[in-house]
Amino acid sequence: MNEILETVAAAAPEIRAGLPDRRRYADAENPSGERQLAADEYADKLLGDRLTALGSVASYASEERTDVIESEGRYHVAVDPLDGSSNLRSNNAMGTIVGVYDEPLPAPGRSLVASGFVLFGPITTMVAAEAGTVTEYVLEDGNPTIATESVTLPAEPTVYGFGGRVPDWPAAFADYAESIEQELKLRYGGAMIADVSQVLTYGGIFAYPALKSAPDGKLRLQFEGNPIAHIVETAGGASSDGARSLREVEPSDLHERVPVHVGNESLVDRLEAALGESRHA
Ligand code: P6P
Repeated sequence: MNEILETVAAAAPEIRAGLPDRRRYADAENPSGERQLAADEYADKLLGDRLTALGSVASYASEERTDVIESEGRYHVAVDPLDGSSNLRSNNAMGTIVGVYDEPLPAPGRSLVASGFVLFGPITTMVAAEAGTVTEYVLEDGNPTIATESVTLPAEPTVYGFGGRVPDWPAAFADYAESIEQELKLRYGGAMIADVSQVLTYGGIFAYPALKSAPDGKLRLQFEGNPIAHIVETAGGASSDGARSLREVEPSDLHERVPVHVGNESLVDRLEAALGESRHA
């Protein structure tokens, strides 16, 4: 595991231990205009300090910060310090997402050399894509212990989770969702990484689609879409913004949003056909 992922893993127990006293809202918003919890600020400061101290880090970008922190190394790190932090008040799963790019940010997802997410579930784990394989680690004391090697999506999909409100789904997505609902079981919990963990474990699809009210969807390309696409594609699945792999999207802004669909390739292919923009055309 490279030192950037190791540093995020080592910080996980401290971040988790700091959650109980930080469930209150800070009086600030993140660059996406979302209210920040004290926990968001805490996790971001801890990770920013630790990662910018590494010799391999050239820059640190966070979903919680407007600008990038420049440093001297080679890799450009994008972090969502607490993905799903709104689950903290309700005590549901959440975690940290990290993408390690070898180009300055904003960068396309194909330039990711490593990606990972820490999941604060019943146990604390990290799922990481690196060198063409996905590995699950248990992080109970911050030291990664391999739990599952070569994580691969099951061939038979079982679960789905779609964000946004049903009346806000464009007709083509609503039609697709209706067909999926007849086939799979609903697993949606308000934190993408927890829902993606279900897809990696049981097979299926997670989407936060384009909405009538938000044509670019909700999730951020650099901090959420790209790293998760890297993990799911490396695990044998597929990703799409509705027309192409998320990792082929050419970014123009550090905090830009993108419609996110990740899971079994057959389900992603059906989605693109339903939206009329299949990559195989
Ligand atoms: P909603 C968490 O805030 C997040 O960025 C993702 O982790 C999650 O999938 C989504 O937003 C949840 O959004 O609209 O269901 O609250």
